Amino acid sequence: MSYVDEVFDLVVAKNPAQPEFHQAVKEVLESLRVVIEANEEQYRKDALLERLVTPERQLLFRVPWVDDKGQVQVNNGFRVQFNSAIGPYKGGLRLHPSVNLGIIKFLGFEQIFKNSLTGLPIGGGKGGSDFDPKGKSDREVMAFCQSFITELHKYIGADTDVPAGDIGTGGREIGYMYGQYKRLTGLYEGVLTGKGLTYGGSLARTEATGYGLLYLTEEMLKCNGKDIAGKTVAISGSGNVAIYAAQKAQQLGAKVVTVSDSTGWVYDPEGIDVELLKEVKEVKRARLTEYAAARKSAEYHEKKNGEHGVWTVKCDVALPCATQNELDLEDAKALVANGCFAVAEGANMPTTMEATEYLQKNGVLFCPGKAANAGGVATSALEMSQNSERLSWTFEEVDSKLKGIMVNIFHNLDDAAKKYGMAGNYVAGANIAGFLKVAEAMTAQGIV
Ligand code: NDP
Ligand code: 2IT
Repeated sequence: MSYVDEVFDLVVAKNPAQPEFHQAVKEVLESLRVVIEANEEQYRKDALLERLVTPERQLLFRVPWVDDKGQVQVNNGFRVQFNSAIGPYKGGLRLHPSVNLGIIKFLGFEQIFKNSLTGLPIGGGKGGSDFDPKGKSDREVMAFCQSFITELHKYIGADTDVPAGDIGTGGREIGYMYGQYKRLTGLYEGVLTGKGLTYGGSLARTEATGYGLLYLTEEMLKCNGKDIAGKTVAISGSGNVAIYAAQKAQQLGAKVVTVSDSTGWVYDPEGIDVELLKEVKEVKRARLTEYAAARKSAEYHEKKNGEHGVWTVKCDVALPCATQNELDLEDAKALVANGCFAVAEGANMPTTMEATEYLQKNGVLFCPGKAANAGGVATSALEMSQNSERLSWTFEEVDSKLKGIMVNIFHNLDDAAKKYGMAGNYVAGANIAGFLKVAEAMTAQGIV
């Protein structure tokens, strides 16, 4: 049996009931087959792949907090410190009721390669909790965040592990966590990114993932003889990534006609009103029904079981920006049938493997999340740099660095795909380019 297949079987056997982690590992290992086969003897002897798929450290902890009725609630807390070969662990904290260890491991594993692709010195990690911030008062969110950090603060630090936002964790949560970290440790340091601008945050971090997604998409289209201007774009999600992806798409001359949340989706043929969307989602923390109620041109559709409405709309470019496995084979077929020619993942692993293969086979340009959404973590690394030098850069400075990083990422994966005989396969290109740097660093550092 080939080394790749052996290691994949081992991952399934050793990590039962973690389907998302298996899926992420499978996609990466499949892409690496040609690289691994060329170095099989050395990698096998060093157990390089076994070490790559095994987190350096996994923290699981209890998070007790008191709700507004005086009732004690208990959540599970997670931090997976996956790989520190190229820098301190770096990756977000997801707060969502679906969070479990397998989901955090899939995200942490993806983060290793994504962070490597940014070209910046950051290792891979991820964390979170099954806490649901929806419907909670500010005081309840603060109580949860303080309890979460009271345990996690022992294991993180500006030079060891630097968490950030992800689903359910935005500026409010990062603020409460930062305050509690500072109180417990007495340190005013860049231990978290996505901070507010008055206490060490970076300009353009809020916008970075969505903007970066469009910078990369623009470059991918350009290199394939196409232009984003004038195109119709379907976006899923209506959170941090989706909002700023929509904003930048419109700045680049495209028309964004959809957004969604976990209960429904909006079709707005006149183009999404981003200011209204921000008001509904960022300020009121309300449902998309409020967007539709305030906008004549918008149709609201309730999400029925198993349906992912936005992908049935005619579009040129699709940007899934909500969550994992939200774009399946049926959706891919609908996109292709409607003439969609490019998909770039704003979310982490939003496209199933079958859907990815179908899109690629049908000539759709497909850029995986670990490259397309790397602008968020890249700008987090720029926030770390600013914190280290105790300076703040202008919006334009950060934004232009972000753009440079995204253009560079696209060319790195394009080149890697060509070099290994898979021109145009950006999934393989991203996995190979991300892996090679980490593998070289791991090898240089010996058996650790
Ligand atoms: P937010 O919490 O700001 O928004 C998430 C959006 O996705 C919401 O509209 C939410 O709807 C929807 N959503 C979440 N879970 C589900 C679900 N299970 N089913 C359907 N819809 C869902 O998160 P972000 O925008 O930050 O994150 C979106 C994706 O982008 C995630 O995959 C994340 O890992 C990834 N990402 C985020 C980065 C960042 O910097 N924030 C960086 C790189 C990747 P509702 O409000 O109804 O829950
Ligand atoms: O998935 C991701 O890259 C993020 N949620 C952002 C991580 C970060 O450290 O900014």
